Amino acid sequence: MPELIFSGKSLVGEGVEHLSRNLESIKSIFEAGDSITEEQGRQVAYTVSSYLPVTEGTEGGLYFGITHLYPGLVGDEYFMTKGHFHKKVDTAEFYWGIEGEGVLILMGRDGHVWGEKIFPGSLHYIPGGVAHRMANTGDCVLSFGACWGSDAGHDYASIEKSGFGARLKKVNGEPQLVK
Ligand code: PAN
Ligand code: ZN
Repeated sequence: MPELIFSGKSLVGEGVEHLSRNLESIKSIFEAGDSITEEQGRQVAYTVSSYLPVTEGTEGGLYFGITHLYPGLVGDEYFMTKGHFHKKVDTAEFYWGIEGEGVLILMGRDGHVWGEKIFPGSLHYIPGGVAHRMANTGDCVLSFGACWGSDAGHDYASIEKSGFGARLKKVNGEPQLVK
């Protein structure tokens, strides 16, 4: 068995994959994405460390990931993850808060959008058929864990095409979902 260490905040060990997304690579998700300069574009928005012990698509297996999402704004919109439905749309997922604060933005298949506050110790069950994206509303890094099925897959294309039905913006200093 590989040796894996999950310290509570980071995941290291044999087989752990690390992915980093800078602002340039996700700028199309922001309303004011075109305002991102070349220099800002090089800034890391989030990293994901994941342990994917079985081949993608395997039924009955599980994946485990930790995301570190940095604080910041693009215009009045908080830094956020790309967001996705699962390709096998009815597969669920757990998220849980480790460090920092934010809002988990959820969207049903009917386009209805709602948010759940995430903070250290909060637990979030994302039902099948619900698109999910995280926004960092704090001043520090937001770290959260995720556990999903190895047969779930990621459908980013639907979100790239149509986005979420609402955006999480800083309005009078407070996070607010704006349609
Ligand atoms: C998470 C996400 C991770 C990064 O592990 O993949 O937080 O977000 P995006 O994938 O939307 O860029 C998860 O939801 N897995 O299914
Ligand atoms: Zn997911």
